[in-house]
Amino acid sequence: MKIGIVCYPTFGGSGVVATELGKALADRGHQVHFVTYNQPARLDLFSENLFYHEVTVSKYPLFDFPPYELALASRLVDVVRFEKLDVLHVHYAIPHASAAFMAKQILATYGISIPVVTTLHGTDITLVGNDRTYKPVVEFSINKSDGVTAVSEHLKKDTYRFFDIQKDIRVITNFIDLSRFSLKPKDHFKKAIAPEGEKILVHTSNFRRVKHAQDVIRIFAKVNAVIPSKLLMVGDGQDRPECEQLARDLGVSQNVRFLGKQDAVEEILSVSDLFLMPSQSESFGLAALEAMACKVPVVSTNTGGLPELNVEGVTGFLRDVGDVDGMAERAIYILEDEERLAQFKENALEHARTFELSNILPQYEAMYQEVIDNL
Ligand code: GMT
Repeated sequence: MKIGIVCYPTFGGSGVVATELGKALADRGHQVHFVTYNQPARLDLFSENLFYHEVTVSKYPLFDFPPYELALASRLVDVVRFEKLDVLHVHYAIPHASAAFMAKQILATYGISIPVVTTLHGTDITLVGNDRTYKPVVEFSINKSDGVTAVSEHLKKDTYRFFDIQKDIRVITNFIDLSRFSLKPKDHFKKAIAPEGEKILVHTSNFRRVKHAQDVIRIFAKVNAVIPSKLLMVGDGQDRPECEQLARDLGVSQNVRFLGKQDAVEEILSVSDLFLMPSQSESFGLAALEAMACKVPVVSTNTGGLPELNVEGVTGFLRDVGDVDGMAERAIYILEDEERLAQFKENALEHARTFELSNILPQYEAMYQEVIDNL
């Protein structure tokens, strides 16, 4: 198949899923065309089946808000026509689903029909999409998509709850490539971070408000008071300065390292003992799955789709949003006993295997085939 993928090219989860999916589809022999405003963070164009088409938005002095959605729709028309694509798969409803709808209408005037699959990732439904500013457009473009997928059962329910949706939404979860995300021998790195054999806790995110990254620092301060430990904070974003200040205020800054954005996250996860995800909202929690694949158990909140990934008492523990004491207590419980920690690590990997790429990829391929056949 010739597949067009539209996504945000940043380190965010939806961009990562879209990029990894495109790469895997290319490996399977499909031709994959990424259409976005920057080359996606994890996209290496070493495959003959991968293509990247940049969307450029002209900046006229007249425009306070350059119209990206129109530029994207025009680029999609161009790419579908000239690359003869079979299907468009847009990740994150805003503004990708409506741009694809517009492109589809324009393409019809050239006698070209193309089906559109929209994948809902989370905040496009729970936060941004649900805002009155966008709601009618999001609702309309989901209903006009030929296929709709959501990354968890919880997100599917939220979508039906927040919007008037007449379409069937199919759950296709996030996935993990275990050939990349697996425990790597990085003992020298572990020794450098934790020279006295301290336990290593880790958090990776984009530090947006919704991640509650300050709670990571608060949880760590409680763990650190009981267990010799270090904390690695991976990623960058809005809340990082507050986290740095909080670590100083709580007197733990000498045990916390802010590593910024990292490409080889799997290497950092490989030296880690526990992953913290105290998010306010999380449709799936891809970062936690990446940790589990590297044998790192997870202490998280019980929000959104997290209970579909993190299994209470098996791969880690889940507590209410904001329950810093509860999450710290469970983190200590896992870390204080070597045998128990080893068991949680095994369980984390075992459960991550159920989300292996090879189980999920055929579900997307089947979806593409269905929308093409039903057009
Ligand atoms: O969580 C983020 O800040 C990034 C966000 C995105 O849209 O890129 O991630 C969402 O999509 C991921 C991939 O499907 C999910 O694993 C994340 O749980 C989801 N984030 C939220 O729902 C907050």
